[in-house]
Amino acid sequence: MGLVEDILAGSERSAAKLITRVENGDLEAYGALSLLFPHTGKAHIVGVTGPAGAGKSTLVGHLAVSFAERGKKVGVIATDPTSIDGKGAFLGDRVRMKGAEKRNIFIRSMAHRTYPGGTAKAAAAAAYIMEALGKDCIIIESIGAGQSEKDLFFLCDTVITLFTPDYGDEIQLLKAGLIEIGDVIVVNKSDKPGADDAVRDISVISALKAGSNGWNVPILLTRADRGEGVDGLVRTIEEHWQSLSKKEKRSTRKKLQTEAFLMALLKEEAWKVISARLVESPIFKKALRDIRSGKTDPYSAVERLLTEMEEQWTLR
Ligand SMILES: Nc1nc2c(ncn2[C@@H]2O[C@H](COP(=O)(O)OP(=O)(O)O)[C@@H](O)[C@H]2O)c(=O)[nH]1
Ligand SMILES: [Mg+2]
Repeated sequence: MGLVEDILAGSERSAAKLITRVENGDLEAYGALSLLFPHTGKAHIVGVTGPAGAGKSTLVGHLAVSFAERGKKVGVIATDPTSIDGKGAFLGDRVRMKGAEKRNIFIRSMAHRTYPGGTAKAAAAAAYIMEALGKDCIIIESIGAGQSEKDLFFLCDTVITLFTPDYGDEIQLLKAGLIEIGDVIVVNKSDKPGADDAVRDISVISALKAGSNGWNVPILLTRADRGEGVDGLVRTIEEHWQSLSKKEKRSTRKKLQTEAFLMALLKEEAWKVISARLVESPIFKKALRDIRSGKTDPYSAVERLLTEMEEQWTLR
């Protein structure tokens, strides 16, 4: 496949094309991915998460430029659905990332549709493609809500969680969950009142998890709209990356991540295979008949189906 060679040779156009094919669930694209996979695993993958409007896109733009200025080849993946504007485009963030684009940083928005396998799966594929393209620093913007924050963890070496000084009770809960996954915590909008209080507040919650893996989660203040505090943040991200490469911490993290990713892919694909086989099978049809006629209930039927499936489809 020419596309694979072109990507390995550094063609951003081919990379963009393949990402689109993955987004569309094109099976051939997955074949290309498997050829690219051996060329991945070394890039520093940085996730930026946090509530909508916290300043993630603004900050990601600055981070991308800073890393590029430090000689890194940078890829940016935005998965935040709130970044979609009325026209279905990604205009707002693109405008804010103008500086980054000027330095030829590869930016990809993945927020404009629902993906067959979920945003995290598409983002993971995009990250692999960008790495095969030669990017050594990949920044992923993701909205911190529900499952996606955990998905982000399973994709990233360094997770940055972003907060702002203005929050209510609702955000408190979100904060607890987000703090859990963050390697670096940033309180953005330092120009707003209450910024220092927010830092103090968050440090109380994060103290509970501090030092658990030899890394004390730092809490930094930034003003992303003016780029203030970005240099310090970049240094901290680099420090975290260096700390990961010590004592095989990264390989432990990668092992956990690989397992989680494999399970997530498998869960989806396995269910497709099983359900297709199941609905055609006599045991399933019998179960349906028995429930309809009142001979059995759905709960017992599920139990019996699972037993019969295990007997018939034993894994070797
Ligand atoms: N006052 C202030 N506004 C900011 C700061 N950082 C970003 N913003 C603004 O906050 C709004 C939301 O930013 P955006 O990056 O789109 O947030 P996202 O939804 O988390 O990606 C934009 O209008 C930004 O210009 C900051 O440090 N201070
Ligand atoms: Mg955004």
